[in-house]
Amino acid sequence: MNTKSHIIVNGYEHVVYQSNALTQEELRKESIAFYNFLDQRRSVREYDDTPVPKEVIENLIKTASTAPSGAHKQPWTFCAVSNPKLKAKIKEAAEAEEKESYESRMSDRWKKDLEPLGTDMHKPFLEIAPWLIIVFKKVHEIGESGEKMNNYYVNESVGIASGMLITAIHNAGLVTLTHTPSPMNFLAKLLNRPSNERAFLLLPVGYPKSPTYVPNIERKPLDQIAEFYE
Ligand code: IYR
Repeated sequence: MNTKSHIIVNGYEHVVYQSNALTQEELRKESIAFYNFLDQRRSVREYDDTPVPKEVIENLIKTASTAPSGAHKQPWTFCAVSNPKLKAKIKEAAEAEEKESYESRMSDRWKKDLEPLGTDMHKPFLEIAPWLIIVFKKVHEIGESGEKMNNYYVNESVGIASGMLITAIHNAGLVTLTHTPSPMNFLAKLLNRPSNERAFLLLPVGYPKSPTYVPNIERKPLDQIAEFYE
C-alpha cells in the first residue's frame, strides 16, 4: 500500500498521523508503568535553591503547549520568572493576599480541610524555587487593529495544558505545587500582562529540599473514581 504523507481534506492540508500503537502486552505494561510513575508525583512545598537551566524550562513549556485546546487557539501564556527581585515582589504580594484569605476570606471548614496539608499564609518557596511559572489564560485574542477575537473552552484548555506541564515537571525529576493565591490579579500587574490575560495558576519549579516530608495521604481507589458501562 502506498500511503501518502500529505493529502487535502476540505481544502486543508492533512499529514499522516504517526501512530504509537503497541501490542496488547506492551499496552498493559506501559499503562501500569506510567500509572506507577505518576502515582509518585506529590505537591512539594519545600524547595532547594539549586538552579534549573532555562532550556529545561523552555522544554517543559513547549510540552505543556502540545495540549489540545478549543479550536486549536492555544489560549495560554506561560511566564517563567527566575529574576530574584521579581520573585521577591511576587512573594510579598502573594503573602499579602494569603494573609487576608487565611485571616478573613476562607471559611473555618475550608481551613479545617487544609489542615492535613499544613499550608499557611507564608510562601517561602516563591523566593527559594529557582523558577516560578505563572500560567495565564487568554480570555480572548487581540487582533491587529485591537479587535477582540474569540477563544473557546478557555478554562478547560488551560487546565489541560497545566496538567501536562505538571506531568512534564515530574518526568524531568523536578517538583512543583499548584499555588493559587486568590485573588491573583496582582500577577498580571507585576508581570505587565496585556488586558486579555488572567492569571490561572502559579507553579514553583525546582528540586525538593533534601529530605522533604509530604503528608501521608492516600488516593481514592478506582471503585470510588470510576464507573464502567460495558
Ligand atoms: N491559596 C491558599 C489556600 C489553599 C487552598 C487550597 I483548595 C489548597 O489545596 C491549598 C492551599 C494557599 O496557597 O495557601
